[in-house]
Amino acid sequence: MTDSNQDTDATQNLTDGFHLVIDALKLNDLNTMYTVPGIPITDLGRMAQAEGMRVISFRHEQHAGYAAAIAGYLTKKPGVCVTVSAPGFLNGLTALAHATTNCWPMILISGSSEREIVDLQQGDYEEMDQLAVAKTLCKAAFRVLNAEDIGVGIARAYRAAVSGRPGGVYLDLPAKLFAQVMDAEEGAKSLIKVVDPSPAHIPAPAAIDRALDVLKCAKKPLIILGKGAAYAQADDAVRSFVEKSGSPYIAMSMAKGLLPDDHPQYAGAARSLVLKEADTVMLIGARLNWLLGHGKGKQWGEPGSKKFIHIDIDPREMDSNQPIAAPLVGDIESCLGALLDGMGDSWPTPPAEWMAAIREKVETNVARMAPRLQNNNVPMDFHGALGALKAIIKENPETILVNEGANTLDFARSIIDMYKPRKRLDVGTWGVMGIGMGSAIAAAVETGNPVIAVEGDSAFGFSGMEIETICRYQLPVCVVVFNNSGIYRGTDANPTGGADPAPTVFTKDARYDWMIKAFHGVGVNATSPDELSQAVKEAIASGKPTLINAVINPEAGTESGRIGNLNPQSVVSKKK
Ligand code: ADP
Ligand code: TZD
Ligand code: MG
Repeated sequence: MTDSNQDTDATQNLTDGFHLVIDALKLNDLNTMYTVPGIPITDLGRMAQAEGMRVISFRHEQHAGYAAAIAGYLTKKPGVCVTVSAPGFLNGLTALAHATTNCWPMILISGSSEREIVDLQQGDYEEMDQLAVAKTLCKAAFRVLNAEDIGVGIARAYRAAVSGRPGGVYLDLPAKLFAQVMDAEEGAKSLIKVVDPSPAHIPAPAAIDRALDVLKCAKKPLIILGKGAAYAQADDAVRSFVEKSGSPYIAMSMAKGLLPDDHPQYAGAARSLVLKEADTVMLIGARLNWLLGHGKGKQWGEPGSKKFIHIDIDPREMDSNQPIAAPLVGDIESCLGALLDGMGDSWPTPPAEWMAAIREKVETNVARMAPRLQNNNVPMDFHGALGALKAIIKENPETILVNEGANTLDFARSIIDMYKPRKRLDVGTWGVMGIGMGSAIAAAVETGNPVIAVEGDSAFGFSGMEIETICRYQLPVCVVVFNNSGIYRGTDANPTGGADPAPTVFTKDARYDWMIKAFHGVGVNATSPDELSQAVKEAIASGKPTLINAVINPEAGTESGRIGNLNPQSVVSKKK
């Protein structure tokens, strides 16, 4: 290794840190970079594009990061986000923590200032000890100081991101590294193509037998599919296992569509009944976290009335919230394959009474909902607007649905059926607002499929500027803003009677569709379900970047959507 300012033999073939980073990524089929340019990584983006990488340049690092996180979820390879130092790094860090929380592989690469200045706190440009900050918020963090270690750095980051329980990895690359020069041949030899980055985790035979024993004794079994099962891309094994077991199942939000939501065993519309009544619950790539009420409380029926079987790649997940009678540690494909083998040809179907009770509940609930979804009210309510979108997803099952908001999220999740795996992308484990445009961009870039982003007006605001990115790259994304003029509702008033609006209320009669016109996209104002339906159909047919301002009745929503119970209550006053 030599410094760039040292004399070098003009006949020698040289490479440098910039090219080694790009070559190491490409060698490992990491061909897309989500980024915001600036010192010291501006040339990295330029050179990456010149070397044939897809470089998607955002308006804010958080959305580049959310794009990388969802790219990791969709592809089982780490999504790569590249940022500048301190503030750019911090903007990307939210997404890295989000990826880690959701168990998705991602690598955040940030340029950093010079170590000798940062460590003496002498006030460098964008000074920050980024490695120390990142460490507590991701699965692993590395720094590379020498060009000949870039190959190792990328290989370690890749393996750490995808092996075992996937997560986010931080890679710190100080500015000086990019300009370091070394012999090109030596450089090429220093790179590592990782072999089998995410090795199979084969479950123990005794654990398989135990799980089958528990399942066989179930009178009222229930399977819960989580987004870990969707991530695993073991779609055939999941389907075969669910069908062979004959058990009813429900799907967590992002696992919807792993089997089609109109599958006869799907109990989504009888969720309350199955959670309460089941005697045996099998979790497949789903955690018993807040999204499942920690496996306890009224919705789970009598305390201690259930036995749990839990498939997860992380042994530490077992017993995290409830005692697990049959822990099954391994990757989903290996576990389900072994279970299927062990079930033989004559696995007993669950008692007919259990299945009939669920079927009846599903049919009653679906029939009760149907007329509400047909309404053509003006202004629209959530049911009328989502009824229109439900029909469009049914006709276009390859479409990827991005979804965030409160009411806009909760209603869409239960109303819109999904038919294919990994087609629903949403706020994930944290319930974070702001994933919308980053997720939509990555979904379009990684799959080429049409994308519909159904966004609360507040949720959209977190990443709204990225519609320029969508227009610039001409992505087939249709954003539908559910404009109810506020957070949850648009009707709150300032209790003092003062001029400031209430904190949950936004500009009345706002026209989000005008925003996209500034970037030559298609903007439509839709006041009825019919208008909404027509505009979305046109967007899908044309593939043109589109933003539809869907005018929703400001009175239609409820506080915090379906999770209002999580709000702390003041004992002093709660003004209605
Ligand atoms: P949901 O929010 O849909 O309930 P979670 O994110 O809570 O899903 O759970 C996903 C789980 O899946 C995590 O505990 C993670 O360790 C696990 N997981 C991820 N990939 C695999 C895999 N290939 N095999 C087994 N478990 C996996
Ligand atoms: N900030 C972040 C990063 N994540 C959050 N979840 C919130 C704030 C709090 N929050 C919610 O949990 S939902 C929501 C916020 C601000 C917006 C709800 O309003 P909306 O949806 O317009 O998106 P509806 O349809 O009006 O309910
Ligand atoms: Mg709203």
